[in-house]
Parts: sequence; structure tokens; C-alpha cells
Amino acid sequence: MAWNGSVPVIYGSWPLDVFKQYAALTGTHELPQLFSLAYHQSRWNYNDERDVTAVSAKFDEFNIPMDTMWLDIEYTDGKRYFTWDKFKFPQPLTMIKNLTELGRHLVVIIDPHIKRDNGYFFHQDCTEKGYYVKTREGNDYEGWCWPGSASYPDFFNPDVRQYYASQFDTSRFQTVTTDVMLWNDMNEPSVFNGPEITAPKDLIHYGNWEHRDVHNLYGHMHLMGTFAGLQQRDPNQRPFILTRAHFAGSQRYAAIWTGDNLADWTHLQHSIKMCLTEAVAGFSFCGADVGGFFGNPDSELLERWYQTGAFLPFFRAHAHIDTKRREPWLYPERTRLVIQNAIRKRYSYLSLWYTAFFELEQTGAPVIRPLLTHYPFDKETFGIDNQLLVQDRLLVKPVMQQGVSKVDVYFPAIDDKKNGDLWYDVETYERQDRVGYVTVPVTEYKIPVWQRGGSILAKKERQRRASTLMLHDPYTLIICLDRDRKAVGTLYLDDEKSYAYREGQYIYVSYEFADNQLTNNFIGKPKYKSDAWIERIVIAGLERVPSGAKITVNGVQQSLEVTRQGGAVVVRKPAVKMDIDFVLTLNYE
Ligand code: NBV
Repeated sequence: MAWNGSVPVIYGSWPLDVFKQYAALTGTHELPQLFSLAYHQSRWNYNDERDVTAVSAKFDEFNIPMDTMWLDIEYTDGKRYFTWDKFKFPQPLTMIKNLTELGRHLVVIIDPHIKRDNGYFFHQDCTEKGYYVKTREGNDYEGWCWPGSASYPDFFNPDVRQYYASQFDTSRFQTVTTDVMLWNDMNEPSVFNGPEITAPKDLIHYGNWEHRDVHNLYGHMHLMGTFAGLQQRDPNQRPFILTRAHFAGSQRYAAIWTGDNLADWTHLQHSIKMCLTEAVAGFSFCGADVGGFFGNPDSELLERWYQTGAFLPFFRAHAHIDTKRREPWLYPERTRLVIQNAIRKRYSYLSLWYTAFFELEQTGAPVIRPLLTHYPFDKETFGIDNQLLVQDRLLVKPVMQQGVSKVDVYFPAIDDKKNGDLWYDVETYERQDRVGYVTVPVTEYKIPVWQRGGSILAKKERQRRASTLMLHDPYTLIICLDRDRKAVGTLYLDDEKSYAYREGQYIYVSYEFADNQLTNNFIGKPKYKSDAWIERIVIAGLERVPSGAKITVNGVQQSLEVTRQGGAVVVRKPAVKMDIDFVLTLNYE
């Protein structure tokens, strides 16, 4: 069907209404497994089993949290997907199980170009069944890609998708477990000798469609096959897939990254612009190769890139095969510590990212947002693409320039009279009460982040090797008060892995602080049983330090100690479980 020249327009009173309507039209991400929101360690390539195991062990030696190791194309037997190079990876299952025991995951790459090798089962099957994309003469199209001569499965054909999906079953792909997740690359599709390095426009797809008509959907159909494969392989585990090609709606199946960037300051700056653009276009689960794919970042660029990546939804370091190795311990100690600090910050906020993704699935509201989303009366926000909001709770202005000791941060107005929110520095709780640009000093460790006054969020502050080991760890509630000394905020938790949440196995709670009192209200009945509890409550923005606090649970009252911490006060050990109603009152005697 030809385009008739009409342009659809989505109306809405607020930017968020528009984003939500677009999400209603194209779908939203499924709630990801929590581990996929934690830190990923990739490069092209980790060479062999010893390399994978050694890198994982080094993260432990240097106390840097890391959840997932990635294997790029070199793990395969001659770029034949669903196979392993038996010399480099003689015992993949043992390697995978060792990672799993540490609480870690493995992601492997599966690209859509299929090696034309008569001894390769996948090629034999596709040839016999007629599953490849055809030339206009009706022959199997042959292009050139990593494996040499290659053909491309026609994922538009449901039978092809089902054939491909069935390959992920661990009865076939026996060298992986159901915890191994997927990376789909080169699915534009990339054809080295094709026009514009892709498939010729006159190729013929299922249903007699020419490639020119469906080109932008090829990656999407590929993903649908991978997603179906992972769901069929283990119906109760949420798939994780990273894809390069995507189309409107691909967010229902996968996370994306911004492709092959450069180890260069301008590309670091682009990572925020690109992910914000993707987020308002339905793709919240976005990140950029931390460190830059091509080239070798110096210490400072790598440090600042980790700090920026820690506040984008998908957080993965990745590098080209020709680059120098750049695991954090290969840099001077200071760089290693700055990176450790950035990754630890990411882990402390995982509950916020997870809650934000749950709310994205429920409502379509993007996880990261440009400032104009919540401050549309302030025209200055329209042009700001080097700062971002995480929901409406955090304002982030990563340092993305070389050699600076200060950054200019824009604090937006909530109306046309230049009134603004209060913002609290997340480390010192120092309060920012201005509208407009404010110059803020930064050290090498500093990631300039503020929590909005009026918001509540939950953090986990105990450090672990991987996020999967934090499931039962206690929470710290961070309450930042607005000018009326009020705040609200939600927390979502579940088993972080399965689809049981779709059967109501979760705890979704809204906290409210007003009149010196904190209460919780459950949204839906809290069915999920969690061993986690609230270990500490931090309150910023109180007029005076309270003399103590009282918590009432099931009619029983208990006194709690209150101490000062920077610009905030800390209520120690409320020790209340996550699914229990409570009222906490501050005392002033
Ligand atoms: O599979 C190799 C690379 C991969 O590392 C990168 O992330 C992809 O964007 N892949 C592209 C193919 C070759 C790039 C030069």
C-alpha cells in the first residue's frame, strides 16, 4: 500500500500523555529480569573459557559488581550460529554453570546471516525447506558476511520463525542453559557486498513482498523469532534480548544499543541524546557501548563514560576486537576506583530502575525522560539534551566534557513564573532551590545527580558481586521533601525473573510522607513473599532534626533512633517487612 501523504498526530495535554498514547499504539517493554538492568561486561571477543572465567574472577578480586558476561561472534564454530568453537570453548556448559553459581549470566550473539556450508544443519534445513529470502528469479539469495558466503532466513514466514525459535530449545542447543540470554546483531540485515551494505531492494520475501517494502521490519521479525524461542525454551522466564535493528514496536521484545560508537567525548555526549530520543519513541531500554566501540579511551573518558552509562537504562561496556583490553583493573588504580564507584551507584538504584520498568509496562511512561516531559512550561528545557530525568524522581547531568572541574546544570521551572522544584544532591542532600543554570563543582568521582523534592524512592546499599544476590537485601527509603514538607513515591518488587508477577505475585507499594508521618499503601494485594525489609529511612528537607521516631505495626508501637547524615536525617532500623502496613511518626520533644 502506498503512503497517502497523511501524517498521524497524537494529541495530549502533557508530553507524558503523548508518550503514553504512542506506547498504547506500539506496545511497551515487558518487565525485564532485574539482572539485565545491572552491569554487563562485553567485548569482541572474550577469547576462550579461561578468559571468561578469569575476567569474572577479577571483578570479584577488585570488588566490582558485574552481572553478565557477553560472547561476541568468535565463540562460534566458523560463524555457524548455534555451535561453539570446540578449541576455545570445549566445555561451555561447565563455564556457564560456573557463572550461574556466582549469580552471573551469559549472553551469546546469534546473527541472521547463515553460513552456506552443506555440512551445517541450519543451512541444510533452510535450503531444503525453502526458508531463505529469494532473489527475483526465485533462487536463494547469497550475500557476503562474517561466515563468508551467507543466506538470510526469511523471518517474515511464520514457519521460518518457528523453525528458528525451536533451535533455542536446550534439547537442541544443548550447550547452553535456560539462563543464557541473546544478542541479535547485524539484523538490518547487514550484507557486506550488498547495496548500502544491506540486502538488494528487489529480493522477495514471504507473501511476495519486495525487500524495499519491508526492509525496516527485517530485524523486528528476527527478534520475534528469538523472543518466541526463549519463551518456548522456558515459558516461565522473561527473555532478555539485545538487538541492533529495531522498528516501532520492537520494544516489546528487546533492549537496544546505539551501535558502533567511537571512544570520543562527542560520542559520549551522543549517548544521552540518542537514548532520550529512543525513550520518547517507545524504547526505554537503551544504552551505548561504555568506553566507545572503536578506539581506545583514556582514563578520564572511560571514567566519565562509566558514570554516564550508570544512569542510562542499559549499562554495558563493549569494545571492538582491535582495541586494547580495557577491563577496569587494566587502568591506574584511581580509574578502577572511579569505575567501581559508578557501578556500585548503579546497583544501589536497581530498585528504582526496576520499579520504573514495571510502571513503563503498566502505563507506557518512559523510564528516562527529557526535561520537557515534566517542565513543558519552561521553554529552555526544549533544547536540553545533555541532562535527563529518571522518571520524575532523579535529575542527572553526567560530566561529559574533558578536563572540567565544574558543570552547568539546568534546574527547570514548573510554571511560567520561574517557580521550581526543590532538588537534593543524592550524596550530600544539599538542597538546590534555584531555577536556571547553576554551576556545580565536580571531582573525578562526582556524578551530578539530584532527587526531586516531593519524591520517595527505595535503594539497596549493601554491595554484592551480582544483582541476583541482592534479592532479599534490605531497602533504604530516601524521602526528599517538597516546600510543603510532603513526598510520595512507589516501589515495586517481585522474584525478578519469572512471569509469576502476571499472576499477582508482587508487592507494589506507594509511600506517602506528610505532617511528619510516613505511611504505606499497597496497590493491589501484596501477594509476593519477600524476606527483604526496610533497614533505614533517610529524610531530606525537614526543618528541624527530630528527637526520635515511632513506628506502629499491627497496633504495636516501637521507638526508633534518629541521627543526622549530611543535610538529611536517618531513621535507623524500622525493620518492617515489605508487605506489612505501618505508620512511622517523627517526634519533636
Ligand atoms: O559482532 C561484531 C560486532 C559487534 O561487536 C558490534 O557490537 C556490532 O555493532 N558487529 C557489530 C559486527 C562488526 C562491526 C565492525
